[in-house]
Amino acid sequence: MSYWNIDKINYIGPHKSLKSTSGFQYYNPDEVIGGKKMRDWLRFSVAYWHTFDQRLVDPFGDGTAIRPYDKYSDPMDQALAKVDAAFEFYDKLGVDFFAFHDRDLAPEGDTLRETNQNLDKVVDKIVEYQKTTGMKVLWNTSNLFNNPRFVAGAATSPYADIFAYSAAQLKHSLEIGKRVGAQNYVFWGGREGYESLWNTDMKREQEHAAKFFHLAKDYAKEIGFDAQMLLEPKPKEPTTHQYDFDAATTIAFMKEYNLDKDFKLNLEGNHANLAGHTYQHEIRVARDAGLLGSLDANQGDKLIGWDIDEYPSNLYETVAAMYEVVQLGQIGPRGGLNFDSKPRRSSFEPNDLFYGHIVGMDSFAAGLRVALKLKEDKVLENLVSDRYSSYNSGIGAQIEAGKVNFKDMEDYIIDKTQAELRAATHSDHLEQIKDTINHYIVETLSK
Ligand code: XLS
Ligand code: NI
Ligand code: NI
Repeated sequence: MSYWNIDKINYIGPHKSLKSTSGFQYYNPDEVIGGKKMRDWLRFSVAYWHTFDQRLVDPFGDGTAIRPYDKYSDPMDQALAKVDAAFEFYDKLGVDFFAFHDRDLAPEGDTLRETNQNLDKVVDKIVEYQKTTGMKVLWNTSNLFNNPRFVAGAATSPYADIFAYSAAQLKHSLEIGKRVGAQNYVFWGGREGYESLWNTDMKREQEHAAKFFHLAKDYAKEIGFDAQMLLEPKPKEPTTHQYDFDAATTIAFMKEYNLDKDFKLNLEGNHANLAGHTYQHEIRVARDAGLLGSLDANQGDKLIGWDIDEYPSNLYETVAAMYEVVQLGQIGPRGGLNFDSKPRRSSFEPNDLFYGHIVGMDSFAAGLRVALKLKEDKVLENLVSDRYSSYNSGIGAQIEAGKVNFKDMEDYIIDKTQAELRAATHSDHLEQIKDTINHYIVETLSK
């Protein structure tokens, strides 16, 4: 039985058609570029929640999604059918990875015991499929934000029973991660933040969160689940203020609580924008700290203020993100590009899920091609190293080597004239840089 009325998506190459087709024009999975196969650079992953569960609701309207497995009255029957649909989807799209929350897979029961039983049944089926298809799990995670019990957070809830419940739920989620061989384990602090400081003990909540992460990492070790642990920053939404605000804030938290040896970051495009940053900025911060773990691929819309998780289509942004990746040589030790993306509410037909992934995958594949070309020609490297070259000798080298103090620098600079100091600076020619990048995008992609 087939769920998706579409042929397998293949690489057709550029220029076959200017109109979008059901094929990739830039993503050629087995083509080796920059020393690696494209599939190994990009490690694309389908997000179970947005792809198979998302009903395309928005704050003003019910779901519009039409899904081919919407014909079961029993939620467990539907959950099991969804697994068939999911694996057919992965195969037709040609991805190697998927990612999921525990609650994406199966409905909750009345107790955690019942909930776990439902979940295990679905995971049994997933494990069977993995054996025949070789599909890998980029990461799994636990949904500790949907149910009303998490109204005031999970690990940062002021209610101890909720902390305990979260720990027990997470325990099982780690066990499942081990069963499916998840390469990473993600913690996105869904409601780990606050609505108001008037009733919040922020320090105590953050200590609880750190304790929770330590317990999780210890339990993973205990059961031999060796996934890379990842924290996913987001500044707000659903809570007014989220503790893992952005990469820099989360890194400070990781260092404060001694988590930076065991955890890295999972960074998302739309979250970067909500924090007032570009995606590239967030990736650079993590890269510089040696803490880039994995990427959630999506984009925001400047005109809409919330996390709309659009499929990436902005080539300028994918070039910038992939530029960071190419400089590092990989996304992360076990990182990939997980499409934490969904169609717009008005794109409600089943095949829109394919079209969304096609534009997302091709946008990142294009970004990779352009970024590699920029690197090969050393366009930006030369520019950056020239810009800082005054530190390579003379006073600059002495500053970097810690050989001069304020007094020495006063002696050195005190009689230099306005004109001499002005001559020490140079125009950045930023407009030329942007023009150059535009040429690289157009030229690389039209080859
Ligand atoms: C929500 C987050 C979420 C995480 C996984 O904004 O991006 O989807 O990636 O819980
Ligand atoms: Ni998100
Ligand atoms: Ni995400």
